Amino acid sequence: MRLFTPLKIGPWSLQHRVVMAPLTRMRASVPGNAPTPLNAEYYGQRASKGGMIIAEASPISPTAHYGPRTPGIYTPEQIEGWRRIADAVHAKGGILVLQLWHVGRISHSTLQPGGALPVAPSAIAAVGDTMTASGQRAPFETPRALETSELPGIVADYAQAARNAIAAGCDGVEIHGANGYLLEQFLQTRSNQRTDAYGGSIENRARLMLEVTDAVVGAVGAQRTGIRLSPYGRANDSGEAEPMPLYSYVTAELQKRRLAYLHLIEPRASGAGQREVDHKDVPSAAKLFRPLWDAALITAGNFTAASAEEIVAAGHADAVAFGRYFISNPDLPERIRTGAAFTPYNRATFYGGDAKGYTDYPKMASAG
Ligand code: 8OZ
Repeated sequence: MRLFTPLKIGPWSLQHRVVMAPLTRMRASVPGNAPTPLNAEYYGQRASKGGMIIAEASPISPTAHYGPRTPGIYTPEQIEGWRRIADAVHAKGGILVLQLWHVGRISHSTLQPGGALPVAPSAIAAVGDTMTASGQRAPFETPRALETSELPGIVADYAQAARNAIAAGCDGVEIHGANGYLLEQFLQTRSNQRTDAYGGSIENRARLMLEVTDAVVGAVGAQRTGIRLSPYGRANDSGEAEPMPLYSYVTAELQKRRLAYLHLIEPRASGAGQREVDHKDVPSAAKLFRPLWDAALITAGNFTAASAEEIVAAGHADAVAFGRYFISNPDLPERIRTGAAFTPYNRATFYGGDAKGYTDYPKMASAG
């Protein structure tokens, strides 16, 4: 199988192409939002020799948060927590990339310092609901539009978070540019109505993402930096009427930065974790963007073992990230390699809680 041939991504030598997708699980410490020993056990269970894990989205600053118990990457305690995770993954010969996250208008005032409103490109509320600090659903709030003068601070927060991730022993970082969060809010017209240099034209709307990318690259190096995009996604009230002109420009600009990889989300699974979706007759992001991207390309979104093998064999992607089935199958690469059945997942235990539905999914009997 092509999925089990080696692959170089940046400086990392993958021994197979079954990547663990970034998965929000909401089990960091209270208070402190620091990764715990249980989190390290979970990642260690899912690590494999030469296997790449993209760790869950990690808030880069106190204003970046979504919901309760997401693990930050901006305090000393959080960095120590991530170090335990990196050690657990490395003990199995795995590769750990940390995802850098600022949710912008998807946050809620109960999560913000001083109970302030979430920040965003423009004072436009997303349609739908989000999670409060206590884990309740609540309607999106109308965010506060960021001043132009505040943007360098946000860029600096990304760079510092990237440095923190490397200091914690992570092998690299992934910029979360997808699913309706801050950087995508700047990209898309529905959430960005700014009249300064960060709004209006495609070049202006892409400016913050590219400045963040340059800062992260400056902090940890292009070869340790990847980015995740969802050009056809609809999560968190996102979506551009005509994605191709916008995302072709963004991809061309990112290509100049020589990043380690581009990680795309196929629109087949754009529910961003909220529900099961399997849209039919949607374009393949990997097929559309492969010709625009020279370095490694990872794709994600509702793949099966068969469709993952097919897309890699066809050359549309170099690797495939699995989310939900990596939750319920800690040895997912081995199951795919041997054609073993997958353990079904229980959505009720995806977000929050403890070991149940987290570290208690079994490996195959023979895997030990
Ligand atoms: C599901 C629930 C909470 C967050 C994303 C980080 O959409 C997420 C997320 C998904 O990328």
